Amino acid sequence: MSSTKPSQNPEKFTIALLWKNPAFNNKMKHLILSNDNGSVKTLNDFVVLKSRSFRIISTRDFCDEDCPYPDQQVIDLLAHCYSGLHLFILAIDSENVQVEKIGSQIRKFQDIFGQTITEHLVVMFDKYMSNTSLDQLKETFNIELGTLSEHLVHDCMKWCKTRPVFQYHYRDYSEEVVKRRKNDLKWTSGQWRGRQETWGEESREDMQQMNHWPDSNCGRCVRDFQPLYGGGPRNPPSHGMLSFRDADPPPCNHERSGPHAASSRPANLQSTSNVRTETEPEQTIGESNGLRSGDTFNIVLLGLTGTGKSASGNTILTAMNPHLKPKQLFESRPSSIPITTKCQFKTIRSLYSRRVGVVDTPDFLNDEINDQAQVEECKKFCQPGHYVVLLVIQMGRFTEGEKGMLERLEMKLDCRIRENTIVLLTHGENAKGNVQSFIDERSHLRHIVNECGNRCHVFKNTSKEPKQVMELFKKIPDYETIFPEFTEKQSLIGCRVG
Ligand SMILES: Nc1nc2c(ncn2[C@@H]2O[C@H](COP(=O)(O)OP(=O)(O)OP(=O)(O)O)[C@@H](O)[C@H]2O)c(=O)[nH]1
Ligand SMILES: [Mg+2]
Repeated sequence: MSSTKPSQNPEKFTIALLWKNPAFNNKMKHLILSNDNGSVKTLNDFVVLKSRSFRIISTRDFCDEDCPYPDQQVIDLLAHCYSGLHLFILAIDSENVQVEKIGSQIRKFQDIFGQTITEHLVVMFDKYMSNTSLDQLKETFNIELGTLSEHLVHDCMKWCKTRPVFQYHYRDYSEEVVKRRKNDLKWTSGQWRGRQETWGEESREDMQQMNHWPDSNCGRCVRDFQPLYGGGPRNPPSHGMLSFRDADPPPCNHERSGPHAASSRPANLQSTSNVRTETEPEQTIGESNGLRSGDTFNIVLLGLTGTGKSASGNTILTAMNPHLKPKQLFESRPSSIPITTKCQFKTIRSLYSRRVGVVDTPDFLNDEINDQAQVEECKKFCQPGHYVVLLVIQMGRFTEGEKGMLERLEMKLDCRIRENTIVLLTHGENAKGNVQSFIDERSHLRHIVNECGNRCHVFKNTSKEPKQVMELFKKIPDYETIFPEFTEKQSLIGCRVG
């Protein structure tokens, strides 16, 4: 955003949408896109929705006390809106209409963006609200109040057309930092351009379903695409406001890096449509050949003791080859002491034209079995663009130990993994009702899932149903590049060795 330049794209209005409840965001997307076709792209904690008339930058409200890195969120928002911003919409769902709270939120916005922000602010409710306190609020701040309705596109158009581009005066966040972040995001989104969703009939149906969270697998996470911070012009910012990023562990980057790492594939990949899946005999780390050659895509299981890391590894291996003998699987059993104390690696030789490895690990956060050598071994399997982490958490047993687990694991590994992580909830057969509400009700779990780009999956390790594994594969960031022969119609059953 510039304090002098007008919008570079005046025919498209830019709107920043801030929400507490993701359902509001979904409704808004649905209403805008069903009336004004477009596309949706997810980038870190932001959803960028482009329709014929609007560019909507949607993110959770950073005034929310649960927002872990508000400064980073603000800078990212400014960066996303750098070409000019017309309107801020603060989404308030009907359960959270507390006028005082809304008032203090508006004051916080004024602190962050300056007093004049209110001229560009619409407080929007999910249903029609009218009471004297709201009228007072409107008067005090001279803001617009709105309601989500089928006239949303028309209303937004009216609000945008009657306002000049918002002038942000760089005070708390320098323009340099915002520009650098913009370039960073531009690079990242360029990398993922191919993954942008186009909004057709099918997507619209998906969105309707998304509002109801129909399946146990936070199903639409597959639509969230996160960058692998594997290299490229990431430009760690030097500005103090970005101290979190400055302090971030570096991305795992042992041998490969650079902007093409995520999609790089060796020329010697088998290109056979007759995909073979096979599990080699057990190999402990260090013995496996070809490991560091970069052609293996690794699924790395991390998590606390007893949560089901090994069992989940076995579910994946068995889905590929149901004939495996117990000794070809990871040891998994109920126990009061840790069972897995060393990293173990098993390969599925070729899956959708890609050699795949499953890496089981000990609980790296357990001080009793703390072995840095094992951590170092694990890191060798985390080459940018060649791995996904499954962060295993047992449903119904989210303990104190899991608080801050993602950050602690990143510290331990000395590398940033969240962009490559899917949260894997085990014991899915115990899931009563809606998994999304299970997550939403637990702020620490919600934080982890959010930080992992909302990628989340549920396993029932008691089930041999391979569909749960196929659905998991579809949530791997950039899975279509990693598994070029993976198609919707293909099932793992069809890929098994006969
Ligand atoms: N019912 C049910 N049991 C599960 C599930 N996942 C794991 N378990 C059981 O939980 C117990 C512990 O699972 P493991 O896979 O050994 O756990 P781990 O995380 O590898 O534990 P360590 O190796 O000690 O770190 C085993 O008895 C598993 O069979 C699940 O989805 N449902
Ligand atoms: Mg284990």
